[in-house]
Amino acid sequence: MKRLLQTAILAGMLFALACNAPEPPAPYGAIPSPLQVQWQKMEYYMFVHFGPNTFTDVEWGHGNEDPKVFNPSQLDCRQWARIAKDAGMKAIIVTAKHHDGFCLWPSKFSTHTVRESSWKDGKGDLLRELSDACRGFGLKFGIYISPWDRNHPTYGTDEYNKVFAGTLAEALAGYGQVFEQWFDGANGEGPNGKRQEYDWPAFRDAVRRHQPEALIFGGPCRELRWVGNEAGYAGETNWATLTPNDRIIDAAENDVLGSGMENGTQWLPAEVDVSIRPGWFYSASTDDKVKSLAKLMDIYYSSVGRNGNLLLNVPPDRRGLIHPNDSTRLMELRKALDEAFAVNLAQKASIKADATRGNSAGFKAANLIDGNFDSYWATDDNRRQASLEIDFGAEREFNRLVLQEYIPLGQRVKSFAVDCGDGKQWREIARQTTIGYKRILRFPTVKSRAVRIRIEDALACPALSEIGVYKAQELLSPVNIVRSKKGEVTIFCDSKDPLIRYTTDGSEPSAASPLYSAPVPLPRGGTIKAKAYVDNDSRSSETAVAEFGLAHAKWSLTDAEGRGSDRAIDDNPLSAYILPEKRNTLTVNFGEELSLKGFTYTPVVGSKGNIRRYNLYSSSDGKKWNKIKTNASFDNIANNPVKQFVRFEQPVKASLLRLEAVETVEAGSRVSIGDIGIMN
Ligand code: FUL
Repeated sequence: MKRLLQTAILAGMLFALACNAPEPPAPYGAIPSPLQVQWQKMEYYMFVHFGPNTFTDVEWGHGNEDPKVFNPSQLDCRQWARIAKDAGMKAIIVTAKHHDGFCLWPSKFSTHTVRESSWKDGKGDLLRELSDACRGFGLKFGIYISPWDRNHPTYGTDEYNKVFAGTLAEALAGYGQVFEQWFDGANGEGPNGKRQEYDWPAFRDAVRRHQPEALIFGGPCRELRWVGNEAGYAGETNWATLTPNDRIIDAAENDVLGSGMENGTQWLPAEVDVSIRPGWFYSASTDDKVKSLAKLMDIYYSSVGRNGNLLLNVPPDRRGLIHPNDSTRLMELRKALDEAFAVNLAQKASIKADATRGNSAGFKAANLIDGNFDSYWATDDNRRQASLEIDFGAEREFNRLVLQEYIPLGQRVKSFAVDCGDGKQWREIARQTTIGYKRILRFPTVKSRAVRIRIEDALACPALSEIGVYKAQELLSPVNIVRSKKGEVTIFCDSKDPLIRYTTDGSEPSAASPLYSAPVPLPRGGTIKAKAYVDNDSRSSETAVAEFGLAHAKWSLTDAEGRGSDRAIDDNPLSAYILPEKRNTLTVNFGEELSLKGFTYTPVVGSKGNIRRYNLYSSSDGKKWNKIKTNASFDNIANNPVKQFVRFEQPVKASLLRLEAVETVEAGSRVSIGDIGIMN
């Protein structure tokens, strides 16, 4: 009887407590759907560009390629999936159909598919193999389809919209669950020279009918937005909300895509797509240009660490396998991330807030360190500022702070600052704007007993899920290697005070290699490999490699007015030449006759004057000119302004090369040249 009474009293107390417990904060503004929250938690997944371009070594196939060129000799989608899984990725999105129109499945809507290829005598179905492999490895599966089609005969007519909706339905219905439908924004001319008005509502309906749970990326019916560049960077300020208008669909130069909009009317979180190599498709010429670990870490911090999901492209080679250079780098990245975020110092610390919603245990500060995204700390509705203190009990070293907002209630925090100290005296170490699903701050290692987060402004009372404090290993950035026009190689480093060691015989630098102290003469070309060393040679950077041909000592450059500048031929892409207004022609004089296998053009990052279309001429005497390229295009240069390599069909003997810009990325801009080089 006594026990019964006690139980009843306890139940009564709990009931009273429950009655007093404050309501959760009301959602603020546009909020994510449950599927968008689930998507955000994926954080990092693989993009795969694979198709005829892999075999023809171009970025944008014209659609008239012989489908027989598609013939991977050892295709193994399970290898891709295994690598993605081991890398810590959560899904794979594949280019089921790129701009060349080639379908990686035997589509009945096209005659340009795997069925017409040599692969497996036309009996193969890559979407089948990849979707099975993804399921086998517990990965989600996503489909990239380009509405732009340079092959389909109906492109540019109403009929094509029906064809495309059918193509989409076929791909989406046939291969199990799809988590994301990726529409590419590029929209050029089809095989008849016509452009197409897309029927987006019909495309959206096809997605909804066959994959009600798939999120749409791209186009006006999207639920996920492009981040506005293909370099791997979201804005420091990054709202998941945006108010779309006609201009803000996929305009590359639109910073709004990188930062979102405070109080935007739709929840449209940013996905950050970037390739591990300079181009989207595999090319043997980029085997040594796989992004460095330091670069990939920087991309991770600038995407996942800035409230975006990272879609990292890893293009399989002509065998149909991921090249070891890429997979090795992915495993290094996984290891570095695991090490950086292994120990959350906050979890063993005590945490307190200067304000807690209704002083209720349901919203207590300790929810921030319980490892559970769904429990959160919040303040009363009238608070827009609050501070949180984490006390480690003793001095600790740290250099990373992870913050997460409870986004089912919307994105709220506008600005915050971080201090370190002993609990009484504080020193500010960082200051930032938005948080969103995840924000990771990097700062130089500090040693202190406590850390304080001050939320200075918010759109509604703050609601935060998790806090992490970490000590990550500092990575040394790879060194930079540049050569002057005369042929002298300079090696330098962005990090502080390292020693640089280098080799010129192709071997890997070691602690025994010569120390760099003055420019190294390399007028006839060769290979330099170099590394930065610190802490008595116990820690080193990754190896940087630079290969040089003959130095440009004899080269000179003139524009149509006879003016010249070495900045476009100094072998240093960091020094650019911007042509005078209304000038569009440059002539490079090699000072001797050379046999050219091709030429290179390095655009200027961020410039609207990068060349998109050009003519190219050669001459041996400056009188008679041969046209080598007419109205040729540097594909995708607007979105991905990396060095362009153009191989000639046959070697060209010339002592002069003339480049004429026909079209710049933004019409009417002054033509920009980072560097012009040759392949010989
Ligand atoms: C771009 C395309 O044009 C590229 O080829 C690539 O597919 C990239 C992901 O999107 O806009």
